Amino acid sequence: MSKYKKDILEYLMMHKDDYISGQKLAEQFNVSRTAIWKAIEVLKTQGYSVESIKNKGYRITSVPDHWDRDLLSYLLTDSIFQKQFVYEEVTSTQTVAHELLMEHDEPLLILSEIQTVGRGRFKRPWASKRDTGLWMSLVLHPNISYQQIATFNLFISIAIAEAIKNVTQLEPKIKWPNDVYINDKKVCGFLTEINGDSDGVHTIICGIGININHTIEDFDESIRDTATSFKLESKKETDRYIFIKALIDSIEHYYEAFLSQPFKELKEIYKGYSMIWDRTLRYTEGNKQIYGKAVDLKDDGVLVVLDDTGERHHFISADIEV
Ligand code: BT5
Repeated sequence: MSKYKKDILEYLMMHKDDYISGQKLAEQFNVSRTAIWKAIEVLKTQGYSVESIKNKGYRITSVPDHWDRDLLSYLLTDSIFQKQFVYEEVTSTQTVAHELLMEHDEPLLILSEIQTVGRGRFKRPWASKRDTGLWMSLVLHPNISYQQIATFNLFISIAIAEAIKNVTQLEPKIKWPNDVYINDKKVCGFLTEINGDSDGVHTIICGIGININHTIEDFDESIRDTATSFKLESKKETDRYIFIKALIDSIEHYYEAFLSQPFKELKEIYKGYSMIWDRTLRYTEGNKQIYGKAVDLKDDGVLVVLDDTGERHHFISADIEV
């Protein structure tokens, strides 16, 4: 692999609308024009389309549809996630994240093209087909109390919903506590795991799964009626790089808010995205199961549900059937 590929990729991406001559690139990186040509060939074999016009130069016209760590690193230049790990295949990005955080103190981003044992909450399976979605774990080191972590999922849900809305112009809805739906079907699930001790929470490992370019056949029979993707809803492909960039920006923004603002300041935004208000739904938490309507979301993230008899129930994390 050409050792100049990353530098040349970054330079061409920075000047995406211009043609850059081989001579200019050679001078920029102080290498021969042959070295530049070789690096361009490597980019092409990795799925980049590079237009090359005599007397004008090179221009990137499209990027690969698989995850390329160099492109990701370029897009996330200003991000807090400077350590990125990109895999072709893993069991679960959560499992990898738990291993990696033992050796790294900084925020981590772990991304895989496919997960063979993707997992949801309570060890439920998470379907993670190749090239279609975004299967990612983020590791953060907040140093907060156990009480404060209770609202993390609420901030993250807004971040995800907002990124989906901005990129796809679809109408994502948050299903408390950890799903995002479009048109009553699940497009995203996430789960938050923590490491801590008696001083509080030191590490958050947040795993996010989002269905992007799935066709209906890409979903197993078992979730075909309940799952959806951006493509199924918008009838067009979404560029996964544009989306991941928007998602990370949004997560960083709302993570900052999580650390500095009480949830009550964002409650109205959250409620605006929420799909569970004014609907009688089935709530299950442990052995408890009731039918009721969500009537309040407390500042600490606890959901208050009123059943048919007028009794109030408090949930910290429940499965809700829509
Ligand atoms: C979740 O669990 O929704 C959290 C999913 C988190 C997945 C990410 S992917 C990256 C990271 N690495 C991992 O291994 N996991 C995280 P839960 O609320 O328990 O929902 C699981 C249920 O969603 C399953 O029982 C299925 O019914 C359904 N499901 C599974 N795969 C799906 C998919 N791709 N799209 C929509 N629904 C799905």
